Amino acid sequence: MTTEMKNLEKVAERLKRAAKEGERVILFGDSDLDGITSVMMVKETIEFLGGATPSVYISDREKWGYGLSKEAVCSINENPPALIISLDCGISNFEGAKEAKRRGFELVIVDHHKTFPELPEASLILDPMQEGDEYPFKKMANGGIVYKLSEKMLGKDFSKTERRFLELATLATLADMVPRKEDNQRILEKGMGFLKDSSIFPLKVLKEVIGEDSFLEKMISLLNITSPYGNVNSAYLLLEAKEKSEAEKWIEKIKKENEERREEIKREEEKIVGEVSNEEMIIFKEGSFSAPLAGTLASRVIRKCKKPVFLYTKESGIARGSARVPSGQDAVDAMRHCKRYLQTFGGHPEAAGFILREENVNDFKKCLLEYFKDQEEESCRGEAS
Ligand SMILES: [Mn+2]
Repeated sequence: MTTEMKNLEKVAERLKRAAKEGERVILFGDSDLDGITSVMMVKETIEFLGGATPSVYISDREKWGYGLSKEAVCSINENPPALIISLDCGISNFEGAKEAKRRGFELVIVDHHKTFPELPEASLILDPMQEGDEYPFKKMANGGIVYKLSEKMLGKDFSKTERRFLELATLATLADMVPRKEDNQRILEKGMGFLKDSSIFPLKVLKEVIGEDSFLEKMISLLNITSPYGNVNSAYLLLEAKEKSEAEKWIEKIKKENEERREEIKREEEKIVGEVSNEEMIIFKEGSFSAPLAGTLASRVIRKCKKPVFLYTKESGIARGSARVPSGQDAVDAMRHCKRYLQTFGGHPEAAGFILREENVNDFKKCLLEYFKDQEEESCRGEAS
């Protein structure tokens, strides 16, 4: 028998029971394409099994911070008992998990981000990065994991939805830029072909608007960061649109948002890169950009400057930011080293996020400088021996 992800079977059984017994389910997804497509697949799987339509919440990073934060759980406008499923987030949301429990919700976490030595309080956790997970491939997008979860839940009936889910999992895999091998390769091999003539109606409409040329790249850059709208966001509303006119309305909104964001990113990138001096070991800066752009900006700055980048914005005494480090270094490890200054942090070794109180910003920076200085010395010793 081949090894399965830890808790894949248990989570599948739990969600099937929720569907069959008509339990109230709340899906909470991260705001990028990986989170959105994960939500769509779980929602459709539960509906297929006869469950009640789950409520959907998409993370609003500006308002609630990263993932299923305490603020996010407080904003869930539902009464317990209900089952919250966090998708593409949750594994680093210790306070959010506590708050869910306090309010009387059951929490199941489905995530692919790096885990910490302790895990948040949840009834079940599906994350191939967790201890004791023997599944050999650890680099699936969350959408890839949910694809497998749905397959497990639906059994033979999975064939009815396989094509659509392959397309959704492909969007997640491309948007999260995970390595194109193993499970990811298998998803992409079929999904890329299907996406050329997509079965997802709003994507057909989008193709008419933006054209065939580099459609996938353009679509992902349009839909991966969009603005919050009610409990969800505009990319989710587009992908769920049933009518052509509705899809067109969201496409127009998203295009306009995107244009404004591109201009802001260009302006801010030039400003940050222009201020970097050669002596600085890390780039650690407060920005004047809007908070959700920190990640995109950090990714662009590191491409030019090739050293650890920490960008943040401040609001009501709280600093929120994004970190990117050159390959071979580990932003999550760096923040773990400095966690006494942080409220929350999480993500992948090369790309992570953090939240801290404004008064701790200077100490956090000092701590990071020490950490990266030690790293450098270690790597020098490594080269000499
Ligand atoms: Mn993801």
